[in-house]
Amino acid sequence: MRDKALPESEVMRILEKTRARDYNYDRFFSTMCTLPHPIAVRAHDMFLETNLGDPGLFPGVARIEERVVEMLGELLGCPDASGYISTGGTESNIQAIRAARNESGRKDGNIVVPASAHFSFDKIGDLLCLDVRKAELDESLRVDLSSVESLIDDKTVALVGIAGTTEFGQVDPIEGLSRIALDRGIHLHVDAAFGGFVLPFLKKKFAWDFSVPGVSSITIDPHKMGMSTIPAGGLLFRGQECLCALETETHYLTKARQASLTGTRSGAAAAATYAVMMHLGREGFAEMVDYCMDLTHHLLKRAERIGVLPLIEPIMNVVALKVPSPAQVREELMKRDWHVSMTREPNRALRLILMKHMTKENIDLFLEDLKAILAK
Ligand code: 0PR
Repeated sequence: MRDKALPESEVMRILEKTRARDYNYDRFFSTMCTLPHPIAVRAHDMFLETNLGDPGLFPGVARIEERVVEMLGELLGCPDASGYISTGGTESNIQAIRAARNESGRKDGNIVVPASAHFSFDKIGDLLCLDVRKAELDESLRVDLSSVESLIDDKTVALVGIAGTTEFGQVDPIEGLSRIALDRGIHLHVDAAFGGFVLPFLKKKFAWDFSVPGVSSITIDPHKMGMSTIPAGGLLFRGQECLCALETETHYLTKARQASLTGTRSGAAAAATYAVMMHLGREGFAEMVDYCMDLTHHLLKRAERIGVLPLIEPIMNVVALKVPSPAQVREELMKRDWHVSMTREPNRALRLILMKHMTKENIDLFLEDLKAILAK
């Protein structure tokens, strides 16, 4: 650190210059985050210094977090769900599996996840000393139920299904997983970090949330399709017991027990999530999802014209496009300031997410560049 103070204007000048090096959202096809709704930003600023880690000092924002959990529970078919606002999908997935493991009483267990699971489950295996078993996918890139069954044994503490896979936006057969989970008495966690704010608002309906009886917990991230600020994750459990499985005594705080992974945690993102959910309502989210799906169909139609097809027919606003040498194409696109990502082997493709910040005009410009790159 410097010895002498630097004037505020000088510090701000450095920050502004540095911030200008960041790329802009309107060129991003690679991110599951977007520009937060303006009301979320205002609420975030208002609650910046609040600490949900010591809720007795901040009963106002603690009530806001409770309300967000209630609203998310209503959205996901379980109005009396318990849970909290985490830092994102990774924390929610860690905590869901930790709760399942603690409830099972096993320290040497395993979990069965789809091969398409987000890499947070590899972190979980490492952190919780669980064997992470990856079930095969079928041709539509949904988890294969017979593969799941073949991997389960007496030490399995949780099954995972994904409602909106990171790479393909695919929805696993949650009802099938639920039957297996109920039959074997195993916790079923649904990772809807991305799909949680999409699936309820699609025209086509899927059975994937708490309305499916075997689903014990759900990850749903307000900082992805929820239009909230980063870091806002959601973790919900059916009933109260699982949350108890996460609690530690806090001795000297205003609340005797704590279930969250982090101790000190700002209430800003919870307030931002509350603000945007109240302000948009179901109508506003449906409109936003419609917009993103309209972009998705526009992209598919225009891509087909240049001979580029999707790997699977997209369910939500996540598209995997088949192109020759995807890594090279991605690099060429980046040189033209387009940011796309890639799916894993054996289904290597360009991966595009059509978020609220994207426009049809930019999709057209992007496809012009893609066409030129492919012609080379
Ligand atoms: N579960 C699913 C299904 C996810 O897609 C993700 C993240 C997570 C869990 C983990 O969530 P957190 O990153 O909030 O802990 N999916 C995106 C991805 O890995 C996250 C992301 C967002 C990556 C923006 C890049 C980016 O620019 O692709």
